[in-house]
Amino acid sequence: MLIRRAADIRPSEITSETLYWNRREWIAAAGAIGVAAMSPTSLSALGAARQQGPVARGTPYGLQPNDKPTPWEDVTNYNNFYEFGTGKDDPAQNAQEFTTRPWTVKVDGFVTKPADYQLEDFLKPHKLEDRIYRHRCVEAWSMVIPWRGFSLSEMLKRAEPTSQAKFVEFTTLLDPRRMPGQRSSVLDWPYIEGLRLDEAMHPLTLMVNGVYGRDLPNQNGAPLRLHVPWKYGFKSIKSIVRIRLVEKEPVNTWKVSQSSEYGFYANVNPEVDHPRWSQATERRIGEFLKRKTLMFNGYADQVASMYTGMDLRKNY
Ligand SMILES: Nc1nc2c(c(=O)[nH]1)N[C@H]1C(S)=C(S)[C@@H](COP(=O)(O)O)O[C@H]1N2
Ligand SMILES: [Mo]
Repeated sequence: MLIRRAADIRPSEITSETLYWNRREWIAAAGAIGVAAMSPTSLSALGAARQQGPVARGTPYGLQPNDKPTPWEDVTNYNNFYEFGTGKDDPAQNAQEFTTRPWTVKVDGFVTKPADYQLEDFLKPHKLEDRIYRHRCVEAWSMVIPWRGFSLSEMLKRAEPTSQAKFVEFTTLLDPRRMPGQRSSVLDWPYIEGLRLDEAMHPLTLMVNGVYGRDLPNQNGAPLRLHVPWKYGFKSIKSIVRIRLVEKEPVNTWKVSQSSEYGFYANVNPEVDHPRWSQATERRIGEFLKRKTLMFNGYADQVASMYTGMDLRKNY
């Protein structure tokens, strides 16, 4: 593999696959019903029938030829969000009453422009994009998800990290009255995650406020969550209320809970097994046969250079 420094890769290269998905959808749809009959309406009707929900749209990032968006039904009913229960279908059930307005986001720590934002003001400067990303859970299942959001780097640049800022720490809302799972001690609340500053600044790191072109459903982390596509899903923290620039590596929740099983880096790595199961393969939700897990979840060309010189067995 040709490894280049992240700084040498222009964002335009990362989006060079633009329209790939649309074109492939078009070809598949045309094959099914005949090009003569094609109209935008028949195309979206076809998609809707197949997916039982909104049609995926967006720029594909790092997708493989056999990747297609995971149906809306699965994306919104098979969730990990322990604040609303530990079962996969608990969040869809238990998060319905969760209110996400008003919502404030604190940006603080080593920045020259700390602020407490109302959600709307936090989002306002940013142009939202639809991006289709692969998503790999540490539990060896995966999905392909059309998120809506913007690069976290854009937001961080506005806050102006100082030279002391080396990591970014993210915190989920703590409110056991509104998040029933927090009444149990299954995890240390609030849920905390962290990234090294270069990881946080990487153009693929997405601040997410929507999925399938709609505002995030509560079970997917409304109103604001992260998605870091080359890392196991637990790094992609939901319902964020605080973004803090810090000097030391943040103490992330899953590492606190089981440090022998979940590290700080959590890069998708088929060569490093979880102590209780292999990470070499994964089950794509909605499929029967297992797939091979790809290094950095298929984003190695874009992100591997951030880890050169690191022992990825130690830094798991
Ligand atoms: N606050 C919070 N964020 C969280 C979790 C959680 O339990 N609480 N689960 C994580 C895990 S393990 C995964 S796989 C993803 C799941 O995101 P999804 O349900 O939108 O697919 O969210 C991550 N973010
Ligand atoms: Mo996960």
